Amino acid sequence: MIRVLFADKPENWARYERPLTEAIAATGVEAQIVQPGEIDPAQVDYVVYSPQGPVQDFTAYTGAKAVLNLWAGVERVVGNETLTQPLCRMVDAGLERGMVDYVTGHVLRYHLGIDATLAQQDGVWRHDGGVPPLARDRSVVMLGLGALGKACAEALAGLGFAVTGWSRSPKDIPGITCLNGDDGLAEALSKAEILVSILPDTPETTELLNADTLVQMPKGARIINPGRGTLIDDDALLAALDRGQIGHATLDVFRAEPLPPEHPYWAHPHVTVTPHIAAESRAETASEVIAENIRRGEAGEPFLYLVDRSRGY
Ligand code: NDP
Ligand code: OXD
Repeated sequence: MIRVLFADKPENWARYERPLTEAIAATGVEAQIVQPGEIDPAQVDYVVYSPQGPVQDFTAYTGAKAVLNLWAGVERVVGNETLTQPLCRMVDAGLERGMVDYVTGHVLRYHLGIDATLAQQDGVWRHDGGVPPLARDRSVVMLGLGALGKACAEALAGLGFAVTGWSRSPKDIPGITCLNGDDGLAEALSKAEILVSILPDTPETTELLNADTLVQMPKGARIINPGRGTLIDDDALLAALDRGQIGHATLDVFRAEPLPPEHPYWAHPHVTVTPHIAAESRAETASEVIAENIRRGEAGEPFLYLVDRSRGY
């Protein structure tokens, strides 16, 4: 019998209790799921972790075989010096589907000019405003082609958009123009009518969107950022929005969350703030991923979605 510590926020246990118990049982591994404080930490075999949970010091978990993150992002744990165990991140079908819905929804909103339409219900028939271009004539750029970025890029290409993606390593994804490296970034930015950023928070991605890079985008470009708040130099973005270099930004993630009420983003006429709701791990599907990694750990097989701690994601 192994011991699995559920170390997410206590209020999330109600959502995970049944799916996690059933998913682990379905693997054939006999496990007791415990809450923090219930047993000696040294007896824990796996820590189901969340950056919002009560366990952030792993020193006492001397017998743990892995720390299994319920989140895709690992920036709050990857540099944790008490962590000596393998760290796995979440790649979950529910999380992916949620991100695809969020990104395609906001890209279509920009593409079709839905905000302007909603603001113009005033009895004036503005047919001279023109019809939106076809999706194939709209260039959308995806920064990050990982589990989430690739799924979103493919969904947008499936809707007919001209999609370019940018990642650290070279990729070959049918229907997507794939770029990498500094030259690739410059090329991607230059054609980004709508730019979506689903990059992880690492030292290399910090303030990737800054005064120098924002100015490389087409005038009036739109930005959607459900990656991490650190990807953007906020002052540079606000300045670019004020002078019309960037036409609008939809931001889901911020350096400080909750975004403080006095932050200029809230009141800016060309910013939409969403409260880190682009996507969330879903208990049913995320439990299957956790259970599969526990099965692998017990069978001596390699873990899925191992984080490369030197890369930071
Ligand atoms: P992955 O690790 O699967 O993908 C990350 C992508 O970013 C990869 O394509 C990687 O390139 C690329 N990348 C990383 N560093 C660089 C760099 N320096 N230059 C260029 N490309 C880079 O992550 P996911 O797709 O699963 O998740 C991405 C992020 O989305 C998470 O880290 C998290 O921050 C955020 N997120 C936000 C949510 C929300 O609700 N707002 C929900 C879930 C996640 P390569 O392929 O070459 O390795
Ligand atoms: C995640 C997130 O990383 O919700 O999973 O942002």
